Amino acid sequence: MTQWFSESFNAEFAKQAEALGRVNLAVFGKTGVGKSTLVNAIFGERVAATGIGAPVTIGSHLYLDRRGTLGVIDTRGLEIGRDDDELIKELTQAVKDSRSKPLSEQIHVAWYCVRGMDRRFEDVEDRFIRTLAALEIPVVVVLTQVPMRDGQFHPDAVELARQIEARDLPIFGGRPFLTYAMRDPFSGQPAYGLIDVLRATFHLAPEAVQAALAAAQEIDLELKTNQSNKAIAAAVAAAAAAAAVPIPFSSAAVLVPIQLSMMARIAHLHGIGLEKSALLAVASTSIATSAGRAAASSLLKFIPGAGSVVGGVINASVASGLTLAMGQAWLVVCQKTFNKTLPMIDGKVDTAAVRHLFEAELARRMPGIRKPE
Ligand SMILES: Nc1nc2c(ncn2[C@@H]2O[C@H](COP(=O)(O)OP(=O)(O)O)[C@@H](O)[C@H]2O)c(=O)[nH]1
Ligand SMILES: [Mg+2]
Repeated sequence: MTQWFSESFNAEFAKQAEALGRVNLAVFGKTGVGKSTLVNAIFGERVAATGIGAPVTIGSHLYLDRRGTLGVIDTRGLEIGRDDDELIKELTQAVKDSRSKPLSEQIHVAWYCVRGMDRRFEDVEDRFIRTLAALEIPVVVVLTQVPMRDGQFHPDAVELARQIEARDLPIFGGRPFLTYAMRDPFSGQPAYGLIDVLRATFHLAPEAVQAALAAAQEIDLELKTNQSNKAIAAAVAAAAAAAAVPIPFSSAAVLVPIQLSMMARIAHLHGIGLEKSALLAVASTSIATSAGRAAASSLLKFIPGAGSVVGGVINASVASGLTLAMGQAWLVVCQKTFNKTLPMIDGKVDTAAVRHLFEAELARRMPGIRKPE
């Protein structure tokens, strides 16, 4: 890989990690209801490369566990129904302290979890949820471990949901979400309901951290695609602006940072780490086969036939058209990486096949570009 490329890509990758920030989710509910199982089912157990380490204490019993674009706040050693006053006091203090901090340090959404088969929802839980709402933390109530058969929820959980709904709590949708987070190998009960909880959370999260949430979760490709399309649209607009005064194809270097940051952001959104992203970017744009500083002038040079399509001059419409096609082709590469459907050889990415895929996707969108053999 040429030096300039790895340096530029590293820099854009770090910038995009910073730009995505972090969504912070607080997870409450009694011990053993299935909070950790739910978090892991939606976000995976993958610990991202950034910000790992021991959880940070944000109150003597409140912990922030950072996993890249996700922060999970949870309580240890305090139990709802036993230490409510202490818990409410600590939480209130933590929220007040966070008000003077940047958005990425605040609690954005809370899940309150109740085991669906517990048959009771206590007044202390009611009070705790109202406290969260009073602190302006939006709340999603989740009933966990709810068995389902032939499209019917277990009647006990339905009854519990009805009781909770009757309390008129300040919660998303006014009612709990019924879920089963992890397939039970004995009964064969499959997981369900997770995407609905995720989408509610996405809806409640401040817009500035929605991309972080889309990146952190591992169950909804559509959320990643939507955010990727936003990144592509932004890059397309930036490319058009950069080429408002037409530039010669040979000096299209101004487009490089725009396209690299677009590619880095889409990679982050799909949870692809730096090393793999760089490998895929090199394979896709054929940079590996060329050498020297000339590469810095344009990524497009490495795409066979691109020069002839643009006729030597890049104007706004060519710049935006090429950036759009590159973004969409790269999105396909990232989606396949996420889905684990990328061509592999002996457990390693088949870089020749990746290049072929990228070029074919590009050619579909820019018919003038030479199709790969
Ligand atoms: N099969 C299955 N087991 C679950 C589910 N949710 C929780 N459990 C089990 O219930 C136990 C407690 O879950 P955990 O997530 O640790 O609860 P927490 O204390 O609320 O974090 C664990 O043994 C989990 O494996 C689920 O959706 N399906
Ligand atoms: Mg736990």
